[in-house]
Amino acid sequence: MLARVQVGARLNFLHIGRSLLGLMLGAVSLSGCKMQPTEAQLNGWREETIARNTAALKTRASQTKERPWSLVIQGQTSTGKPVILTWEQIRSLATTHVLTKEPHNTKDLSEVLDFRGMAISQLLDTVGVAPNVTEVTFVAFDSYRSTVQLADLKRYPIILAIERNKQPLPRTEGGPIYLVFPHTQYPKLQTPYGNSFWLFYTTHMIVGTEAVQVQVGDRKFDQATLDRLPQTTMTETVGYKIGWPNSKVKLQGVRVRDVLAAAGISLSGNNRLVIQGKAAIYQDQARAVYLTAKDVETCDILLATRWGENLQPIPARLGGPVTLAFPSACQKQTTAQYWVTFVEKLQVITP
Ligand SMILES: Nc1nc2c(c(=O)[nH]1)N[C@H]1C(S)=C(S)[C@@H](COP(=O)(O)O)O[C@H]1N2
Ligand SMILES: [Mo]
Repeated sequence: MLARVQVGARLNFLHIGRSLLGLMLGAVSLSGCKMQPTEAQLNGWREETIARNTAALKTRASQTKERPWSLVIQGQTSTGKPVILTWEQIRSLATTHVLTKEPHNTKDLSEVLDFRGMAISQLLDTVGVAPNVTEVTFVAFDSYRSTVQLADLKRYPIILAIERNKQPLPRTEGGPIYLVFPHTQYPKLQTPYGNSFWLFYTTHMIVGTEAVQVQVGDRKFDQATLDRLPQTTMTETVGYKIGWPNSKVKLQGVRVRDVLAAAGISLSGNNRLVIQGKAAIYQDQARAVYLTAKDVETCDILLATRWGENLQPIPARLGGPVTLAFPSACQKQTTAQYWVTFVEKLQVITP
């Protein structure tokens, strides 16, 4: 059975593996039985996905009303290859009910609501978790993120909900996919996972942290390739929010200028360099983060991959493995002073 890739928020995510409908359903009904697709199957599916995405992009303009949602599962899974669940698959996997109060309930905080969604423990069983992974990070359409301990996801029915009291979750209330914690049944989850962890409009589930991979033009850079370029450090108050220290933080990486040169790209005239983060919001033309030739020439804007005194890799919990960083010396000069997390792609456009 061929699953369709939805014309959705992440059309531009061309490197996503095909969804594994059979695998997902199999794992749910057989519980615990881990079937794995072969490498050849995965490659075939990815190619199909790319072809379909390309076709879908063409019809996107006419599809402005409905926005079918999908969920990308990626990071340190058994295969390390991203899996995309279509809305149809999500609906059929959403069989777990959680009866709980909701910290965002604007009417009555004591009201117990019936949420229906996908049990994250089941999703994890299906995709597999690499050894040493301790946390899972969820990313939303608006680039907000929420990180949950793996042990808690395995132990408690924490779900990606699509319905509340039998009604689909409206976009204005965190839908269509909303991260819900069983606060009422397990009150001890209330402290570690308060309000701010209930992620609205979830689009990605990242197991552990992804490997460094940035596409620049038609080149791909991994950590080893980036490490061959001149390394720069800066110590700044970061603009990423969520989980970063408020005090100045050391970041290390390569200058955008040097990465462009390594990719054989020269930014000139009114060309713009679009910085594509994982969140769908960056694909909205009006909200895209871009740099001009002048920004890149006059400012040591960094693609950071390490942080802190020990220059550790940047974990998904902090929006890593690759983030965009601005030295304070030139923050005001740059067109876009947005500290992008989960940087995946730098792309030149001519407006
Ligand atoms: N996708 C997304 N989810 C999110 C947020 C957000 O900005 N985007 N804010 C979080 C924070 S900090 C809080 S306090 C609550 C805000 O919920 P409220 O708007 O109902 O007060 O949602 C959480 N989930
Ligand atoms: Mo908040």
